[in-house]
Amino acid sequence: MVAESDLIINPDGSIYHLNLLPDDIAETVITVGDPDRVSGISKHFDSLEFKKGKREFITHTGFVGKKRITVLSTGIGTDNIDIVFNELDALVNIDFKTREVKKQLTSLNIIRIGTSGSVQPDIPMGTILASSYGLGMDALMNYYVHDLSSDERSLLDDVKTHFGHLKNINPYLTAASQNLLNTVGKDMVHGITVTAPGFYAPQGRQVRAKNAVPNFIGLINTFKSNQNRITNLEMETAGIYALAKVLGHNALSVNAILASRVKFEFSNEPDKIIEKAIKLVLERI
Ligand code: R1P
Repeated sequence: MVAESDLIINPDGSIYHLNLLPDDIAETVITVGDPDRVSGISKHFDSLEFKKGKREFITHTGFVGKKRITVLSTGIGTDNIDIVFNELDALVNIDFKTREVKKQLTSLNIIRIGTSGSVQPDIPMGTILASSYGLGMDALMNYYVHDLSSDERSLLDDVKTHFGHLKNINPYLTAASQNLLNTVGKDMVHGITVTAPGFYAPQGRQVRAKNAVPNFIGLINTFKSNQNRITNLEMETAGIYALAKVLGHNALSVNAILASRVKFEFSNEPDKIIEKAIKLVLERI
């Protein structure tokens, strides 16, 4: 039985932060960072069942054709992903009356539609990229038992060799759901997405504070292991992939590339690029 302090259920029966009831979520969930992007997706629904929200966690559930879809904002960062993924999982896999784990577990299909910066000169702004792996530079997975496949283990070993001199970072790595990568992510550019624990120095941006890791972009874009290279930077994918795997869900991160970090450019039409990613995902799920 899960303790009341470990899984907090509000007096109305909803989960603590997301403010949702177990029946509120569909088996296909789209996550976005920006709460305003939720309506940018649900405006494409054929019908909208409800809108709920609390803090940065805005949820709309509705239908595209006969398919029930939930779109939910996570806010920024893997600390929020910890909350969203544990609460989404509890909504489907814990019986809220008995607080026991259900005998029959549900695997959700979870697709992130987020924004990101490219670190490779041949991946321009406007690209829609599906992350084949999430490589976390944040600390989230120091707190969970996270088993790796042999393929993930060998890629992570190469990562640790490449980044070994960054002593305070303990990177973690998880593959995308192969099924979602081959369906929703088909024909998109694929690559390893680095998830950073911040937006500025943790992604190699230099404004006023002095960066402790010199030439961060050069360090990540020179990594190579067989056919795998690092393509882009953002702030949620690695946490999404790792917690999805730990909890038995399928996850894919789709990135609208708004910036080129090697050409020092930011798009002047970000909304168009995000809209392209949204339409592609909705056509394919
Ligand atoms: C930073 O500006 C935010 O944008 C990216 C990063 O991952 C981070 O959350 O994604 P979203 O546009 O989905 O929020």
